[in-house]
Amino acid sequence: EAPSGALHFDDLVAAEQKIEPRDWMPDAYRKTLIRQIAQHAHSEIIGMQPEGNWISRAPTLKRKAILLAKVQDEAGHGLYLYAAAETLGVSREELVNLLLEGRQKYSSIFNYPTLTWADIGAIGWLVDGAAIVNQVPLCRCSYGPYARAMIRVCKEESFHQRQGYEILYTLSHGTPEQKAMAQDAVDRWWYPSLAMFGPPDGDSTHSEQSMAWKIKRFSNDDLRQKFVDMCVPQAEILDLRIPDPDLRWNKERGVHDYTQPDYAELMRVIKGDGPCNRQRMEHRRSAHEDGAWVREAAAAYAQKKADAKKK
Ligand code: FAQ
Repeated sequence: EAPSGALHFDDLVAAEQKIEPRDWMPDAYRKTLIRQIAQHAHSEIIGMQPEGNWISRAPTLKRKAILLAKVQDEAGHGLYLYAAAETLGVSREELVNLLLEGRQKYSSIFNYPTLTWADIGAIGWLVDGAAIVNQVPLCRCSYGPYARAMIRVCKEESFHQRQGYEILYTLSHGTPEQKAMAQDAVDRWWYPSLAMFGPPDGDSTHSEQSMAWKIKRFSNDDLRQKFVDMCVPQAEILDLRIPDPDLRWNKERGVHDYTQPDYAELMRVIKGDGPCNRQRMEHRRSAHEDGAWVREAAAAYAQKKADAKKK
């Protein structure tokens, strides 16, 4: 027999209304959201590392200030998303521990190294571009706090995408060496960016249920296709080549045919065996340990305030 709130939940989802924290929801819906929102939050926090690597080496003061602001935005998105997850009855501390113990994932993309300044351009153009394509539909997710968080996050992501695009445009219209550096970065980031959308639909364990619940609004492959179609005209303006010899417009289907990323590589990276997984996790663990005194001081201060109120 269905629990009393179940009918209400199904009606709300069918009517495109939002589920709010105090509403009844199936356990599996709650679990799926915690998993996805936490993975998203962890990605923002771990995602600060590849770019943080270039803050001290940005080519001008202006570039440095912009990159610093972008990386700070990512910290903000992470905290915002942890707060959204907390509305489902978990604590940020629990989620952070699950990440540190390797029991929750973060996006595969942040396990690749940033070798040159052009990588900062490629991350902005491709990685933030992919994030936007994935996240704009999440603004219509059935869970209210996540959907609302995505609206703000997407606005900031579009600024991030534009700054990366502008870096690549500048390099590609600079010296031959700068142009080659931009091309090399696009060559290395293209396929990992395609893999960000997850396994192909046939292998995606959660898609069907998440789409029925209107958490996900499009399948992994549909979003990947949207991303490819968006990048092609942008690459033309950038005067950079997408590293796929089989990329071409398909008149019948009205979309581009393209080469799929290596999904076996995606699985290896997800399981912890990418080029930078160990480095990223070690860095996160030591940052967490180094920050213990801040958490203790904040808790002691909050306690002091609460005690003072009681007097
Ligand atoms: N990496 O059944 P599905 C950003 C896992 S953007 C790692 O298809 P689902 C911005 C998946 O968790 C990046 N794991 O799963 C930024 C599942 O494993 P599980 C973050 C992946 O959830 C830019 C299994 O494979 N964005 O941070 C990946 O329906 C620059 C089966 O897959 C988000 O997280 C992957 N690429 O669809 C920050 C967006 N793909 O949990 C800094 C929200 C799949 O069963 C700098 N998330 N897996 O053990 C989503 O939209 C979805 O969770 C997908 C995966 C589309 C990622």
